[in-house]
Amino acid sequence: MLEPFLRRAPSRPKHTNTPATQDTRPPDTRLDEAVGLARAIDLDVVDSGVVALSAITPATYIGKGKVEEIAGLVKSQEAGIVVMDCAISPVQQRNLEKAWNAKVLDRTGLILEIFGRRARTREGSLQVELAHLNYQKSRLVRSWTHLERQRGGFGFLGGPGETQIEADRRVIEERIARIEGDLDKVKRTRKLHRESRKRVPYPIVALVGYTNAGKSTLFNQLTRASVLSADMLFATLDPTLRAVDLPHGARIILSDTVGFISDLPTMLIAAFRATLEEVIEADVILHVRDVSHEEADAQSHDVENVLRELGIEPNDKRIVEIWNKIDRLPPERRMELTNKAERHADERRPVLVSAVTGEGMERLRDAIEAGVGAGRVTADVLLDPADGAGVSWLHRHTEVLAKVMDEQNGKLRITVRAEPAVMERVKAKFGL
Ligand SMILES: Nc1nc2c(ncn2[C@@H]2O[C@H](COP(=O)(O)OP(=O)(O)O)[C@@H](O)[C@H]2O)c(=O)[nH]1
Ligand SMILES: [Mg+2]
Repeated sequence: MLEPFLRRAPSRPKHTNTPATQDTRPPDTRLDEAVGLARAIDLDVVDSGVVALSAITPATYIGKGKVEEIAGLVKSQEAGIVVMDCAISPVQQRNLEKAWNAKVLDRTGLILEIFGRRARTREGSLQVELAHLNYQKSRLVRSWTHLERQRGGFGFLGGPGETQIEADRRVIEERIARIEGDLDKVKRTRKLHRESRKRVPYPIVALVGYTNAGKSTLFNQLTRASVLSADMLFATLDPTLRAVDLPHGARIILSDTVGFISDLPTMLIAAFRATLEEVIEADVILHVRDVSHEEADAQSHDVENVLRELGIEPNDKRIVEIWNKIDRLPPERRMELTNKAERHADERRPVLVSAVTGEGMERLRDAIEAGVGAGRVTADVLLDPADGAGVSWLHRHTEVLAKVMDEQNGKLRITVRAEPAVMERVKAKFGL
C-alpha cells in the first residue's frame, strides 16, 4: 500500500536548507492540497498529518522522535511511499528512506511526477524532462560535499580522479543540452503540430482550475453518462481525454487538465505551462471553481494569471465559470450565489453545479453546447448518396450533426458544423 504522509515547512524556520516558503496559507489547507496532488498520481493516501517544526534537523529534516513515529506508521500501514510537502536534500531523502524502508517523495518530486504523466505533446514531455534534469542538477550542486566521492579506476566518463558528482553532473548537462536542442526543433514545428491536432473534427472542451476544485470528479460525472465514450480509440489511450455526446447530438472531446497549484517551484513553471498547451486550442474552457472554499477568490485569481500567461484573458469568450461544490453551501449562501450568477449576461453566466451529487449537469451541458455553438458555424451540404468519399471527408473534417435523404431531389442532406476556417474549405470543396 502506498502512503503519503504530508507535512509542511515551518512558517518561520530558524535554520533551513531550502528557501523559506512564501506560502502563508494555513497548514490544513496546504495539507488538503498536497493530499489531492498525491491522489492525482493515483496514490492511495492512508494517512496524512502536519508536523510542526521549530528547527530543521540536518540529517533528516524532521526530528528524531517524528522519524521514529512515522517509521511505526509506515510499518503498520504497510506504506510504500511517504510524501513530504517541502523540499528535502538528497541526503535527507536517503536517510529517511533508510529509516522508513519506504520511498520518499518531496513536493517538487511529486509535482514532476504529475506533470510527467500529464504531458501530452512532445514539447510538454521535453519540458518536464528538462525540469526534472535541472532539479537533479541543482540537488547535486547543493549537496556537493555530502555526495562527493572518488570515482577512481573507471575511465568512461572522465579522467582519473574525476568525482562521481562531476561525472553525474556532466551526464545531466549533456542530456540538458540535447533536450534544449530538441525543444528548439519542436518549437519551430509547433505550428504544424497545432494544425494536425485541429484535424480532430470535434470541439475540445477543457476543464481548468485550481487543484481539488473538482475537475476530475466533474470529468467523470460528464463522461459517465456518455454511452459512446468507450468506443473512442483514444479514450483508452489517454484517460484524460474522452468523447461526450451532448443532448442535442453534438459530440465533444472533454479534456481534464493538471490542476493549478500555489507555491509552484519556479523551475517547474515552463513544464507546467507545456502540460496546459491544449487549453490554448480549446473551443470552450470550463473554469471549475470550488465555491465552498474560503479562498475561492484568491484561487480564481491565480488561475486567471496562469491563463493570461497562456495568452487567454479573463474576458475570453471561450471561458465559462463552473461554480462547483454547491452541495456544501448553506442555503442562504447558495441563494446569494444563484442571484449573483443571474446578474451575468447569458453567455457569461456561471453555472452552479455539484460534481458529486450531479446537480446542475443539465445546465452545464446546455452551457457547453452554447459555448461550442458560439465559435462554430453550421451549414447544409447536398451530396449524391453514392459519394462515399465526400461523406467520409465531411466526417473527418467537420461535426456531422444530421444526415437525411432529401426526397425531392434524391440527394443526401448533411448538416455539418465547423470552425469558420474549416467551413471555408467545405464551401470551396462542395461549392456551397
Ligand atoms: N462535496 C463535494 N465535493 C466535491 C465536489 N466535487 C469534487 N469534490 C471533492 O473534492 C476533492 C477534489 O476533487 P477532484 O475532482 O479530484 O479535483 P481536481 O483536483 O480539480 O481534479 C475530491 O475529494 C472530491 O470528491 C462537489 O461537487 N461536492
Ligand atoms: Mg484532477
